[in-house]
Amino acid sequence: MEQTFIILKPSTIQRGLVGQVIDRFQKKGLFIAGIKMMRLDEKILREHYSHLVDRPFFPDLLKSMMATPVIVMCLRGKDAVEVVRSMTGATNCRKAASGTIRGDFGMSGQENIIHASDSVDNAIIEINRFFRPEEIFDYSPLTISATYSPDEID
Ligand code: IDP
Ligand code: MG
Repeated sequence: MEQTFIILKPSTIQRGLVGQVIDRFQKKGLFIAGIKMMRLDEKILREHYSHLVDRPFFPDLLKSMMATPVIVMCLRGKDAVEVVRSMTGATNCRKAASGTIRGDFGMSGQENIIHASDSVDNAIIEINRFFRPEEIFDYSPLTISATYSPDEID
């Protein structure tokens, strides 16, 4: 099944929202394939946010992403990348729709609760960037047959 990559950002750790954000993914039916706490450094952030290094807010973004350790996750599910992006909402929390994670939990464009991979290709790159292969677990939860119809499980 498809996998996607999530970062619970430092503001989420600081504000005590970790449990509530993870709860949403679990209630939706996504399975946790990998999860750990880590500190991000400038090197990994320059790779991860390479599309933004020339933007004026990049130094602030770096500082913000290194303010505390983060929690990184690999979530597994059918169409996981698209499902999680739609649960995440628009980049700016003030513009994100109510019902989305950013729309419900944030007020900022930068301090916007989570990162979520934006394509299947990027999800693969990001999972490999932040996890070692042995940190991603292949298992079949008992709830899988209640979560999907047989033809949806590959
Ligand atoms: P995304 O997280 O919705 O995919 P990206 O454009 O990839 O959005 O930006 C990555 C992160 O950079 C955002 O989640 C946000 O934290 C930060 N960011 C993006 N645009 C701005 C901005 O205009 N001001 C401040 N921070 C920004
Ligand atoms: Mg992005």
